[in-house]
Amino acid sequence: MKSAFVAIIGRPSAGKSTLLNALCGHKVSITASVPQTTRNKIRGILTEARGQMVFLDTPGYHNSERKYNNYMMGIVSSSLEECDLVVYVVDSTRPMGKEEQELIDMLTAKGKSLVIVLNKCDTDSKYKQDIRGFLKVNMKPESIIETSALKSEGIDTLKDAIFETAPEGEQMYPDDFYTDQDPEFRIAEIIREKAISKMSQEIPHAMYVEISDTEMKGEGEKQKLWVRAFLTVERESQKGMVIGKGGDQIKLIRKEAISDLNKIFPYKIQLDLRVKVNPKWRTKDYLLKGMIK
Ligand SMILES: Nc1nc2c(ncn2[C@@H]2O[C@H](COP(=O)(O)OP(=O)(O)OP(=O)(O)O)[C@@H](O)[C@H]2O)c(=O)[nH]1
Ligand SMILES: [Mg+2]
Repeated sequence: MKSAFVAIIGRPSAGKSTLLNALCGHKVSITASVPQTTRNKIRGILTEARGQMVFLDTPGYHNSERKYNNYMMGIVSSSLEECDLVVYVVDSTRPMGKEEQELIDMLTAKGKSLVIVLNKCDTDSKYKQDIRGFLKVNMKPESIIETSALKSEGIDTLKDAIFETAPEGEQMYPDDFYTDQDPEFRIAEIIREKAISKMSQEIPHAMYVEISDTEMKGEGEKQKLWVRAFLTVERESQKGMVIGKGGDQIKLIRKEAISDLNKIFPYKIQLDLRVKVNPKWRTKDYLLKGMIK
C-alpha cells in the first residue's frame, strides 16, 4: 500500500487549510480570509484502499523577521524536512512575486517530490497564464493540477497524483482516524476561527485561545464537556472590540463555536468563554514555544 507524510506548503491564504479539509473530507484545519491563520503543523489523514496519506497543514510561507513569524517558518521547515512529498499550493488570484520565488527556491533545493496545485480556479483570474509560465520556467513540472478547494473541484485528480507520487509503506493510523489533534486544541482553534471571522485589521493576528479548564460531566448520551476558554488579545482596546456592545460580539462568537463543536464531538460542549489581555504575547518565547508547534 501507499503511505506518506505529505506537507501542504504555500504562501499565506493560498487555500492550504481549505484544501486539507477537502482532501480529508472533514473540517480538520480552520480557515479564514485573513492571511497567517494557521499557526501549527496540523495533521489530517486520508485512508483509502490504495493507501494512507498523512497531510501536514502548515503556516503560510512569509518573509518577515518578526519573532512570531520565525516560529511559524520553523514549522514550514520542519514539515518540509519530515515529509515524503510536498503539495505546493499556488494562489491563482495573486501575481507571483519575490516571496513565491524564494519559496520555489526552497522547495526545489530540498529535492522532495512535488505535486503542484494551482488553487482558486473557480475564479476568473487574469494571472493564471502568467503563473503557469512562471512555474514552468522555474520548476519544470510534469503537470500543474487546477483545483478549487472551496468548491471541492479537481480534488480527485489531485488525490490520484498524490497516491501515484507517494512511496509504498505501512499504514500509520487506524482506518477511521482523520486527525490526531487533541480535543482542547481543536476547541481552541474553532473558537479562534469564529473570532477571526468577526474581527478586522490587526485583531485576528493579535488573538490566541487558551483552554484553562475542562471537565467531563454526565454519562452515556447525556455526557457533556464543560470548557473554560480565554480568548486572549494584546490590548485593552482590542478586548472591548472582541466583547462588543453589551457583549453581543463575544456571545455570537461563543454561539457559532458551540454550533461547530457540537458537529465535531460526540458529546455536547458547554463553553464558558472569557476575554483577557496578554500584552505583547507575540514577543514572548515561552508562550510561542508552547503554542506554535
Ligand atoms: N475562491 C476560492 N477561495 C478559496 C479557495 N480555497 C480557499 N479559498 C479562500 O481563501 C481564503 C484562505 O483560505 P485558507 O484555506 O485559510 O488559506 P491558507 O493557505 O490555509 O491560509 P494561512 O493558514 O493563513 O496560510 C479563505 O477565505 C478561503 O475560503 C478556492 O479554491 N477558491
Ligand atoms: Mg491555513
